Amino acid sequence: GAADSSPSIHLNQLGFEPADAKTAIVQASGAPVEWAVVDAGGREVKRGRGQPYGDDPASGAKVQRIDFSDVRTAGEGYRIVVGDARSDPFAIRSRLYVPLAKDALAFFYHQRAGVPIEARVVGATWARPAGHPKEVAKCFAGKDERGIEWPGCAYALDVTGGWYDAGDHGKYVVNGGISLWTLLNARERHAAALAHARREFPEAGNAANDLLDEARYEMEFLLRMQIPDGVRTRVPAGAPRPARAGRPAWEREPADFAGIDAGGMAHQKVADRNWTGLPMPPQNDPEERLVYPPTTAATLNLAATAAQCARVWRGVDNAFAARCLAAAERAWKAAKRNPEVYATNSFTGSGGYGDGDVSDEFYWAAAELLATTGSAEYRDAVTASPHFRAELREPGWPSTATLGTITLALPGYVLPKVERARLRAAIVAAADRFLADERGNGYGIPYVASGYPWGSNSNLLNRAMLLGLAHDFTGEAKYRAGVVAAIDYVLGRNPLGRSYVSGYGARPMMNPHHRFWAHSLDAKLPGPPPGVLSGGPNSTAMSDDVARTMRGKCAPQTCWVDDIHAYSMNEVAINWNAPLFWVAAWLDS
Ligand code: 9MR
Repeated sequence: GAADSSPSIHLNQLGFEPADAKTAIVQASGAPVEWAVVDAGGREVKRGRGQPYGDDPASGAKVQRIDFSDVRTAGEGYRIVVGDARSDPFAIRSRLYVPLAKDALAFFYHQRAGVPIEARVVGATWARPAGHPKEVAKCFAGKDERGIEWPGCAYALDVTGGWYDAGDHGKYVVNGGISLWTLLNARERHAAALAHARREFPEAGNAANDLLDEARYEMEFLLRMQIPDGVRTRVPAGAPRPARAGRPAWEREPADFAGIDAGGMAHQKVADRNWTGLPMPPQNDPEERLVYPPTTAATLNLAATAAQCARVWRGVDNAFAARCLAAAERAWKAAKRNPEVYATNSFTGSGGYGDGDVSDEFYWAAAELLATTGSAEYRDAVTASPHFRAELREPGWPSTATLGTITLALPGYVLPKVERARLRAAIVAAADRFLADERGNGYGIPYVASGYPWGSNSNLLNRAMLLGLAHDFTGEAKYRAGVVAAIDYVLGRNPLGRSYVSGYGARPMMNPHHRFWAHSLDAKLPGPPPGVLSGGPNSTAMSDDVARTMRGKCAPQTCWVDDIHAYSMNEVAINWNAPLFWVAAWLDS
């Protein structure tokens, strides 16, 4: 209750591993506060003084830092005490992140389309019938939101399966790509990732571990999104248009259509013709399902992940690996033939994932194909790309170059040692910049932005991934401390004092924007299962009705509310849970 713990002391509500950095933040102005750490019996185990940060624009508060890293004795029910205020209880425990890694991966099973979600796997609360069990979809044909007529195509594709993207029922190749890559990268980095955390998945008992089973479910879907050979289709033509106020950089007028040889390209998405309301369990979706035009970005997402698939399944299932490699090479050729086919946002039942710069997707796909095949064509494409030498930023769905660099920096692949060392140094340099950002905000997280973007929690966790890799490469403790700072924030060390992960911590997110986990709208439906990440504070694109009322009134880290209607702040998504999984698995490895 409120009297029992004060929301003004903020820390990771799950706790800390014994040897890790331990930080709490207290909102307090003036002189350094006196703090104490007490154990479950109320005994003081450590005391000290806060380190004032001063004004913090990110949180809008005056804060002080509490560092109790040298409290290392395992135990439950510790608290921080400052005057009359007490923090939420927390644990000091080894193997702290195992359940989180396991649940963060289970999210993807929950999001599966095309198969029932089984009670024996997830429990009766979250079981549901299959959504969209047989999805043989025609192409969108007709007028888009702007009244522009799209030609459609002459075939229907069986695109059953894969993961629903988020709280909606769209399945997007662009966002599927980074999400799948992130799961598979966890495995490539550490072959045993999650081998210890088996669930009784439907595929249980096969040779692969659950991570591979789950990843394959999406890979098979992405392969289905590839256009058969010999197909011509019409897509918007013309050079990309420059960004202009009021118009996203990727948006262009598709008035002018050109016929292209689309064989090998991937459709951007399969989705509902019109947005559905909430709640809407997927099996009840009344909307027509359509595939939307192919894009260069989707095609390169397919090329990249299918090339990665060919490596990962080599020796596990060689036939599947060969199928992936053939699809990847076909996609690469198709993208080279059609390098400027961009997505448009102008359809009425799904998100856009439109991206006006696909140079990074070209680099990423070439890097994955190079790592898999060693071929000169891909080596040339990699080394000629400006992304090969550019400063790295945290990856995101429209910004995938870093994924290619990470792959080329892993051991075993084809670059000369000096080149690999240079890429590793670039990753470490990015990690150093993220650590420097900790000084730029009161809560001490390795992320600074004047405005927090849609899905900001994923920006932070994708930075944590790079920090984790920097630790792998250097062994330096400061990088692990940076990963811990990021997970701390997500689990409660933030100015709202909320854990953004369902089921974890004293004040977890409970009402994500989701069409099935809609308990707040229909008591017969469940809330979210444990291990689901909210997108997090969004101070830049506050586009839902809840967020609109908060515009201009919240500091960036506080532009968030636990409301099912707040889709621009509190949705869940596969590309956000993927780095949560990566980071939780990394923390345990
Ligand atoms: O994550 C996406 C974010 O970067 C964009 O700014 C936003 C608006 O275009 O869309 C987000 O992606 C959503 C997608 O379009 C549809 N499914 C839900 C996704 C998460 O909100």
